[in-house]
Amino acid sequence: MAMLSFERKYRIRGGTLVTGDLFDFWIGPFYVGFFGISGAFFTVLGTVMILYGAAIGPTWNLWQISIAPPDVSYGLRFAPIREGGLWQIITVCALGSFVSWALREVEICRKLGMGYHVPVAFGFAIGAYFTLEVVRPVLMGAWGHAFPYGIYSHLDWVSNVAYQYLHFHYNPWHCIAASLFFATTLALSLHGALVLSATNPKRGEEVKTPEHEDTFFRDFIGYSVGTLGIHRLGLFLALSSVVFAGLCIVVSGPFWTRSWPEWWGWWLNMPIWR
Ligand code: UQ2
Repeated sequence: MAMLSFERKYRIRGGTLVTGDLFDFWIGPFYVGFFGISGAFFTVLGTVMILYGAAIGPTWNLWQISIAPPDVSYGLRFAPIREGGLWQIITVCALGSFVSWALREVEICRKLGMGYHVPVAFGFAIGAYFTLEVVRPVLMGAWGHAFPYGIYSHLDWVSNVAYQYLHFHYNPWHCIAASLFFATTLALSLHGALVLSATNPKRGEEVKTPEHEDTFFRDFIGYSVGTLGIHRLGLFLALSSVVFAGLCIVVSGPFWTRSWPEWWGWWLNMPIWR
């Protein structure tokens, strides 16, 4: 563990957001902090609720276990435990757990004097979950529009919602999200391949420098985005993909209720065609 000497310098009190130095300690290699405690609390409570939901449900088949939100007739009210109330408690636990995890990352960043890029990036993922399970159902007036917690059931939800709009691939924000997702995989595969090609030589050969990496792309396409730039680009592409994925589902229902192919009527109805 060569990192230990380095870590010792940073394993000191301070940088916490709340409760001062009350929970400012480590358990083995793991930093605890207030958000370690709150995260463990929500994770354990949420997991117990999921197990309880499975226990009162009709199956122990892992693929078929599902904990559904309340029926749309409950609107945005609290539902009885067996009628979606469990789903509501689990959703609160999930958000409590995710936000605790992000804030624990923030405290570790502060201890190390690092930027907040990792918790900010994770925040985008939390935002996507929040959009699906809270923002869109609230805008549509019922928790019943949220997705259920189950392996097959959440896939069925995605399929059913997509078919409600006839052909979801015509949703322009979905197109942009998918394109950004593909661009992200392209950027990561280029980056992974380039770094390995330069730094993982055959036995007896020399490791190459970042100048070699720049030169490869300058020779190849006349442009190198740079060693820092590729990481900025990758993060930008990935986060943009998440933003457009959130947009594409939050517009479906609250702002557009017809089929997505119909949305393109504005193009077909342009006066230039007459
Ligand atoms: C690069 C560079 C890296 C890289 C990669 C590039 C030396 C080690 C992959 C090349 C990337 C370019 C030109 C951008 C491609 C654009 C999209 C949208 C995929 O120049 O600097 O650092 O890893």
